[in-house]
Amino acid sequence: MNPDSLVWPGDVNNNGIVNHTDLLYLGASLGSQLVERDSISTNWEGMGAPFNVPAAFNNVLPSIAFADCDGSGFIEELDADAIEINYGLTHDNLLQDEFIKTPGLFSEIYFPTSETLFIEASNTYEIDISLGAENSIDEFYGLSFSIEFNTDFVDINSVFFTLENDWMDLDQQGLLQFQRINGNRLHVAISRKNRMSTNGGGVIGTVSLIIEDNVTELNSAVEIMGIENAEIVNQNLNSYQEVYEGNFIVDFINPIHTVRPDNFKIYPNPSSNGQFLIEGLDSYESIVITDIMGRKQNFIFDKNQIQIENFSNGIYFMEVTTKESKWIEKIVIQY
Ligand SMILES: [Ca+2]
Ligand SMILES: [Ca+2]
Repeated sequence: MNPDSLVWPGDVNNNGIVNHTDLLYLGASLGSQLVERDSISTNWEGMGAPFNVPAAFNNVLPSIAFADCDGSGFIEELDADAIEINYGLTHDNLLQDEFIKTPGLFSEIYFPTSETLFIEASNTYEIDISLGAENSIDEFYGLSFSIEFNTDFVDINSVFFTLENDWMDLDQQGLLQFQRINGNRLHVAISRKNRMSTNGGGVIGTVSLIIEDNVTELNSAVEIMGIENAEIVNQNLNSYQEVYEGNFIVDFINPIHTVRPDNFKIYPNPSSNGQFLIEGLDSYESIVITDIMGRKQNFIFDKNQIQIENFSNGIYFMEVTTKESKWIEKIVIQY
């Protein structure tokens, strides 16, 4: 462990580096009263601090004393400035960001509008990001994640996350948020502020990006971004056991051939048993079904009926190719 007698302003979890994840630790201790430090400053140096304070968020995580970044004696929103100022700086030994995982809690963070497949170069796109399905998240307090971009196709300088705070801030307490581009990644953290979790789920915001103008010759599907290192925490910084992380695939095929035939139907959607009925598909060249992680699924297609094998609850994408067209259906299994 790092020497716990010094506060490095912005490294709220004292793991040796200032990054977006520190915002979650700060959000969880907002409003706490400590003792004013001798030196009130966010300069990057180890500061002596009063450590006779309530130990931690729980017995495993570091003392909340590290959250008073500026030494004012009070843990407040202003302390987040130190994360901005000292972002990326390191001290002592680098340790993993750590949360206490809650067994059995699973969710997913993904791009729900994967229908937006046919993208033109040089245009700006705003692509939704969702956290779970609506009302699937219990005890939400904060979220951190990163998105890795394929910079062959995305102008990294154009990337920006816009928060949509509807369900995360239903009680209108306001949210702390942080974002930073570093290399080919965007790092984002969001935290509630009143030390009370909420329930919800669904869209959390949009990623804006510009597609590079060198992609018009392509004739294939390309992953342009993928989410990684997602953590969902409650007000005690207990985290989900696992958060499945989606990617966004763009098909640069000529949009003329991307129209779903008018008479095509797939139902019921959602399906409760992995079985879907299909109308309006007299012949086809291929059908590929993937989950939101892009993993191919086995299925049986027989007499206008598709049965996905070994399915679980979630969103799937079915790519249908016929002589005339190619398109993608979003299908959902919910039981
Ligand atoms: Ca840190
Ligand atoms: Ca402070």
